[in-house]
Order: sequence, then structure tokens, then C-alpha cells
Amino acid sequence: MTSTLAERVFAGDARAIARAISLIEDESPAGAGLVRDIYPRTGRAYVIGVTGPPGAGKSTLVDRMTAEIRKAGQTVGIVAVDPTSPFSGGAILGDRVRMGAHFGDEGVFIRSMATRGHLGGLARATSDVALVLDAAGKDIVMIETVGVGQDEVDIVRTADISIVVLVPGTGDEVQALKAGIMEIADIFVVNKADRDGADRLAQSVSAMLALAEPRRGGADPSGPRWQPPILRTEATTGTGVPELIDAIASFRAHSEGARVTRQRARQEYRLRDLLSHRFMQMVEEALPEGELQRIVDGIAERKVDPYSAASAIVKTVRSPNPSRAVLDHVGIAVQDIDKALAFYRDALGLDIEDPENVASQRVRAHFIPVGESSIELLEATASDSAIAKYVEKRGPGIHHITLRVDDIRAVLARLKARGVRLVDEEPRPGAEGSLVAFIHPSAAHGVLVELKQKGS
Ligand SMILES: Nc1nc2c(ncn2[C@@H]2O[C@H](COP(=O)(O)OP(=O)(O)O)[C@@H](O)[C@H]2O)c(=O)[nH]1
Ligand SMILES: [Mg+2]
Repeated sequence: MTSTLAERVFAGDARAIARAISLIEDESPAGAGLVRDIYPRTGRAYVIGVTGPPGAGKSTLVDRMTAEIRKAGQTVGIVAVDPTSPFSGGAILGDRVRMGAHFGDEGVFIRSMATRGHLGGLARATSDVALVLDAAGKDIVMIETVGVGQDEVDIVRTADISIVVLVPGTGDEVQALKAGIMEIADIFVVNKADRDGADRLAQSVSAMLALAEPRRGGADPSGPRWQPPILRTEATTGTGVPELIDAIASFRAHSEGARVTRQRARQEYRLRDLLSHRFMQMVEEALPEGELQRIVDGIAERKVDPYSAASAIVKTVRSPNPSRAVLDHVGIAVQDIDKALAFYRDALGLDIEDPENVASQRVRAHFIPVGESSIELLEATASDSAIAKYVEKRGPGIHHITLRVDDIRAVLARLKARGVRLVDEEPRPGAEGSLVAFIHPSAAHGVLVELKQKGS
């Protein structure tokens, strides 16, 4: 394949769009890479958020709106966030049915996402999917969510326009008020206007609006105010939908100047959300396995309060990782150190430090600095030294590697906790006040690993 996934997304290739969305849903690094690739080509689509209680007729309405938008020649991408969907991938029945209406229309792309299973947050996944549809050249991107949770409200809040769909006779307006979706509405839709109570619902929404703070909304706060209209629709027949499309166009014209501000809010939300997600990842990486749960236990048992626990965790994350290791040196067992020097010093031209005699180990050693690390040439000075035995058994070659760590005891504790076989359970004194400990080669995939903590 010659073109990249991003290029195929730019070309509007439906299979590439589907694949891209799957990458994002899987929260794979490839998904992040894709967003990076497409991001410069986004920001063109007009994003319409549609929210409201389950069963309000959002999907039916979005479907009708899509038909209208298509009549006007514009292309549409739809992300439906559906809490009733047990899995993601756009294969839920309702959407198959819905897709039927636009089947074979290349100008429409519909995708469902489950609300569960998004470790990184639903709002993030949804806005990334919206980016894909934007990059794919869709003129209009519609995001349908159930306005029940903060997550869902957040998704819609940052769209270019937010439409709140209510239904007569269900006490929706009270529910919606609780969920905080009244404040985000740029347009109210009273759907199922064929039912009794549509007028009453429209009136109570209107009364609420009269009580509410004058509209700030997506519109320019300094510009003329936008009075959210209350429209009636019958999504099943399409009645009122052209008027809804007109109202969207009016809002779009009204708020064009404020669109940048609103997009900026969306971007800031994304950045903050990503940062908190990343921070949680850092927390999980910094803490030993199961530690977070143990801390929660401690809070539950009143042994520690949540503020102190949070502070302690932040401290852990900020302090350097005790296991952060630098390759200190590679030890090479040689038969004849002078012959070895003829290669490293004379042939390669490396600088050689003065020799060291480590009597306790019965070796002669030469350190050759190479950048941050060194090569240590080791020659046995007695036939019973470990190096002599090594050379006798395996011939000359790499004998060990030494990793320099900040806190050798913490690293040993971690290794012990995981049942790693150690030569030294406790660190012992090494050269220049350092502490050293060896890990058994059987645990380190055939390499003798020495840990070293520098003397202070
Ligand atoms: N009577 C009536 N039923 C509607 C209307 N709009 C949608 N419905 C029905 O309400 C049910 C829920 O619609 P759906 O679009 O799936 O709602 P959603 O959960 O908000 O997406 C479906 O059976 C629709 O056919 C309407 O305007 N009038
Ligand atoms: Mg729906």
C-alpha cells in the first residue's frame, strides 16, 4: 500500500475512516499518531451536538436532518454515542437500520460508539472521532449523545452548536435542568410534537429561559445576544426539520465571529482532559502494582484522608523513579588485557584510564570511557577468580552489564517482590563508596546484571 491511512482519510475513503475510528476507540498509540497526522487538516467541519434523554427521538431527528443537509449538497459524518450499545464498532442494530436510509450514499458516514470501555474518557474518544470525520472532508459532523452524564454534556458543550431535544409528558425539562443541559442549548427542540403536552413543554422551557441568565452561549458575549429558539418537530415524519435546519443556519451566521472562541474552548477542554489522563497514567506507572487500591483501602479505613493521600501520590510521581537506570559500564572478560588494549586503545583509538587492581576479586581492570558509560576490561590475576572461571568455561566475552540506579534498595525490593532471582539480596559496598548487587543471569535472560548506586 502506498498511501498512508491519514491520506486515505483525507480522500474520504469510508474504509479508512472506519479503520481510523477503530484505532481511536482502541486508544492505541496508532490512534494518537493518526490524530497527529490529520490534525492540521481539521477545523473545517461544522460540529453539531445533539443531546437529550434516551428515546427523545435524537437518532430519528439526526437522520432527518441528514436527509435535509444532503439535499443541500453537503456531506455528513455522524457519531452516535449510545449507552445502550454493548460494544463499539458501529454494528448495533439501530444504526444498521438508520444507515439503511443513507445506504450507498458516500456523502454520509455513521458510526456508533459505546459509552463503556473508554479508559481515556468518552469525550476524548468522541472528539477524536469528530476530528477524523472533519479531516475526511465532511461538511457537517453531528454528535449524538444522551444528555445524562457530565461526560455527555461535555461532549456537546464544545460543539459549534448544541441542540437539546426534549419530549412532552416525561418531565424532561426538570431532568435536563438537573443535568445542566439547559444552559448549553443553543436551540431547543420539542420532539414528538404530535403528542399531547408539546405546548406545555415549550412554555415551561420558555419560562425557564426567561428566568435564566441572559444568554452568553457560543455567541460573542459582547455581540448581540442569542435567544435560543424553541422548535417543535415530529422526527418520524420530518415535520419541523427544515425549520430546525434554518435555525441552525441562523445560529451559525449569528455566532460566526464567536466560533473561534468556541473552538478554542473545545481545544482547551481537550488539552486539559488529555493532561489529566496522562497524569493518571503517570500515577499508575509510578505506583507499584495494586498500590492505588491499597491507598483507597487506607482511605476507606480512615487511616489516611484523601487530601494527604493525593499529596503523597503527587510526590511519588514527581520524585525520580528509583528504577531509572543508566548503563554504567559493560564488563568484558579478556584473556590478556594488553592484547585487548591493542584493539580498544590502538586500533579503535579510545582513551584508556589507568588500570585498577581489584585484589578482592583477583582481577586487573581497565576502564575505557565511552560517553556516559564505560567499557571495563577484566583480566583474571589468579586461576580461582570468577573471571578466570568464566573465561575457562565460556571463553572471553561480555561478562556483565552494570546499571546505575538512584536507589538500589528500592530496586532490589521491587525485584524481590516479583520473585526475581538475585545473587545479592542486600547491596554490598563497591568501589568509591558505591553500593552494588548482582542479579542472577538466569533471571536476566543469560546476562549477569550488576546494580550500582553511586557513593554520595
Ligand atoms: N410519535 C413520535 N415518535 C417518535 C418521534 N420521533 C421519534 N419517535 C420514536 O421514538 C423512539 C425513539 O427514537 P430514537 O430516535 O431512537 O430516540 P433516541 O434514543 O433519542 O435516539 C422511536 O421508536 C422513534 O420512532 C416523533 O416525533 N413522534
Ligand atoms: Mg439514539
